[in-house]
Amino acid sequence: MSKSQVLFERAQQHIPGGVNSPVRAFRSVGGTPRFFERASGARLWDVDGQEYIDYVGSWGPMILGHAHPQVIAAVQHAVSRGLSFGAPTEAEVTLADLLSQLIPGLEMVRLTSSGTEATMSALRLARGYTRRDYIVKFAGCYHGHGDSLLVKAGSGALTFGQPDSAGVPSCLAELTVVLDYNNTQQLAETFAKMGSQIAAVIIEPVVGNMNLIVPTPDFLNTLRELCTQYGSVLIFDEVMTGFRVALGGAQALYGITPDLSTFGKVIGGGMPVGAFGGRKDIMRLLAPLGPVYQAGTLSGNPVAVAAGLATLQLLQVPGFYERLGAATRSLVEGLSAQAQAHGIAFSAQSVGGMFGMYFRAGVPQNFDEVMTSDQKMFNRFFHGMLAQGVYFAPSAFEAGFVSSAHGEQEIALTLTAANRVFGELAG
Ligand code: KE4
Repeated sequence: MSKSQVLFERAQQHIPGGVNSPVRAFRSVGGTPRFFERASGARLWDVDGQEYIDYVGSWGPMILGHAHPQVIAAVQHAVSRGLSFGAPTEAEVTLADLLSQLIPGLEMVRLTSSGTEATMSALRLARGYTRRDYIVKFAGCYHGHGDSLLVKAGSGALTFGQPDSAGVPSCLAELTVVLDYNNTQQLAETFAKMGSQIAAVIIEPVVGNMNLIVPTPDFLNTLRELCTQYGSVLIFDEVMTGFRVALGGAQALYGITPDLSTFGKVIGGGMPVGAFGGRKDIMRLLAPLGPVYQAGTLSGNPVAVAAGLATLQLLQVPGFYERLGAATRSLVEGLSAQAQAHGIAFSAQSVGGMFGMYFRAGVPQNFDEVMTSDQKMFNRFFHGMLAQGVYFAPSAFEAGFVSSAHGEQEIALTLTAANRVFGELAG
């Protein structure tokens, strides 16, 4: 047995499923999750000493690659001065100032310790601001595990949501309307029917949780117009896209300013940092200023903030996103060319430093189309690449991530491995 197998068996004694987050358990792809013991740059090493080129990047945060020397130094400096005070520090003020500078719509911002806290807090704030109860989300979008967001579409004409997890009360799920991503007509019809009751719409402006899905040009613009027309709060969930698809996030890429935005992942540089913020007139309702309560023992933690600040400083280097985008494009173009050469039904696309690959001809535009991908082929591809020392997300329905540490050598090694695996799949 490998050390990962031994550890996985041991882990399942006291940790549900042996993991602290479900997607890590390899349930979607089968097999034993790899237990890692160290990482550097674009590479990971598991407990059996196997080296991998990493395209998960801790699900997005490691945009500079692992263990970047300047981030490590910033964390070491912060750690030497104490781990947590539960009181204000200058560093979190500097981070708030920097986020507001880099994201123009972010007039005010509150730090949390995860993306889930950020999205659930933004929804509570939007409900408090509008005094309305209904929210809208889109099938296939994931916004963390807040109760109001673990909701699936109602059946048939029933637009009110149903729980998508045990433990979510139906009476709460019914307040979440679930629509189809990129369905502009359905969105307009829903607002015409109940727009004055909608507190907020929360959306991944580029989706990374049903694999990668990009918005059609009119979809986000129509959404912005309808939220403005009906006084609903537009929330861009940029936990994944923030500082990943562009320095100013998807809102900069598409030129649309939401009313509130949520962040996570990259802004912590691998440490636990989330954030939500936006219009000052909305944020002013937050405690201790206003009646909407929100809090967190480790919110703005000085060590986590130090990692985030060091990361955000390095992202502002001229040409950073041009290089990151070029490396990601070269990966997806190479994969597509090789799959085609082997006659495999495959497509891929990228936005900035995130990418999607689909075992279907043509990139999907919504949840239903994503579901037509050949999941069995993906699982065979995933394990074939893992055996070749390339670590993709262990699910056909997740996006992948490239870092600035992925150079020509890493991309070339990945494409050489992929050529071999596509050959096996075609064989
Ligand atoms: P966290 O609570 O995991 O920090 O953030 C939740 C969240 C919110 N919004 C978006 C758009 C997200 O992608 C996420 C979390 N993303 C997943 C990856 N699909 C995290 C991985 C995991 O759940 O272990």
